[in-house]
Amino acid sequence: MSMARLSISTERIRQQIEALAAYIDTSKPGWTRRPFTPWYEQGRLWLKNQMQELGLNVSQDAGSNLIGALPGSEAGLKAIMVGSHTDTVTGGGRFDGIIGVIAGLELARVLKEEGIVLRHPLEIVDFTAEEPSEFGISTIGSRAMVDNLTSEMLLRKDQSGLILRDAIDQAGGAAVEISEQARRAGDIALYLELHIEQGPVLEQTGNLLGVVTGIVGIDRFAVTVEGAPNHAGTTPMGLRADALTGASELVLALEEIASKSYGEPIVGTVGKLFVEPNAANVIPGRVTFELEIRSLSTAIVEQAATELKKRAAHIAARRGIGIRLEPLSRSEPIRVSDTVQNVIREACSAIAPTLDLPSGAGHDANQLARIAPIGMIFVPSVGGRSHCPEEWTAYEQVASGVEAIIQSVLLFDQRWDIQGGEDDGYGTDNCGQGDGASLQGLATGSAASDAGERP
Ligand code: HGY
Ligand code: MN
Ligand code: MN
Repeated sequence: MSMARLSISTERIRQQIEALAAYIDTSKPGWTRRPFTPWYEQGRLWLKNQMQELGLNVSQDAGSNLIGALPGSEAGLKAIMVGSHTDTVTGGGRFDGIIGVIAGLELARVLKEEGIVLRHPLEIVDFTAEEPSEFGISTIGSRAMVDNLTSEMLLRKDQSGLILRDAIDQAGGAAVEISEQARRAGDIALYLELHIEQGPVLEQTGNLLGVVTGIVGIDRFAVTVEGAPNHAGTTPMGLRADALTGASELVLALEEIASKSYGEPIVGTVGKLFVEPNAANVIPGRVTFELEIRSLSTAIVEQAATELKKRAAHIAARRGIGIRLEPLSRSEPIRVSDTVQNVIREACSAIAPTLDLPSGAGHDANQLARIAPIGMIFVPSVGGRSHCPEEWTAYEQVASGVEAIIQSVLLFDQRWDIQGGEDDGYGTDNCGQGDGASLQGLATGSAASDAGERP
């Protein structure tokens, strides 16, 4: 049965993206809307109004995630969730996260305009603070939703002394209720996210839609390098305990370690670094920075981290400095289940040239995968650029991605019962036996008939 195409308004998508892009901190480069800032709250107010105009029941959960919900027509079915994030990195672009939330609005609009009521409840979510925050943690809202924010994390402070727990409350959440309100395995039938690829593969292969096969895991560390501040003019080179040259050697060691081949791709980055006292004529006494290692394999991330810690010890001993690596956060790598990939691929292939590919970026889907089957759809990034003002995707291509995720939701909803199961202990590969319980009968199109396809 061929899929009836949907007419998605590219012009409306352009207007929505540009409307949200107006709420930015103009003192920063690019389209900067950091979480827990006035610009972020203004953008969320705009989003709340959009959700209300579309007839969604709007609320914020304990983690301060903004949720627009619609009831389903059949009792007993768990919600299909579509979401992403509207916060950006500093100096970011207009598409990362944003198109996933706007796709949710478009889905609600199509349902309203076509008079469609899904069998499953629907939740459109703007997850709070997906990007690495001033608290040293990313995916804050989606971590909270799946009870993966530890009490230690909630007590972390940003540079102003604000405690994360209080930032969540000020953003409309209720941090003390996070665990109680958290969603558990089986509470959500399926989580789907539309996102820009943030890499060059779709563009270089001439594809317009990506079926995400897996998402990297990310280990982040806070590194402190302690040297001895001293006079830059009177201290001979051989008598220095320079924290910055020591830190620099460790940063280059990370680059060297991450440039080796391990069987799976791996990347290592230091993007945030502070020098103290940060004066031209003082030998740096302390350097603090955040370091991240990513791969589709946890074992490879751990192997690289172990090697880096050894190198840190050698650098510290040779230079007479102190080097401390403290774990900041971990997100597990995810493999998307074949069941989910097949349905998404069926929807995408009917719309535009489609390619299977993994995600080198982390997403809120990494957290939702702890309790539910997840799927993601990518649209191309021009030049593979993202996390910069040059981030761009043609609005027509965003519209194709919006149609693809809407068609995917319709396929999942129409074809099979998706009922929440007991705590299925969703593994990080999202292919655990949980699929059997929560995607009951949801099989590939071809196998559907003997798996109890609905009439
Ligand atoms: O950093 C990431 O991978 C994502 O863009 N937050
Ligand atoms: Mn990002
Ligand atoms: Mn993102």
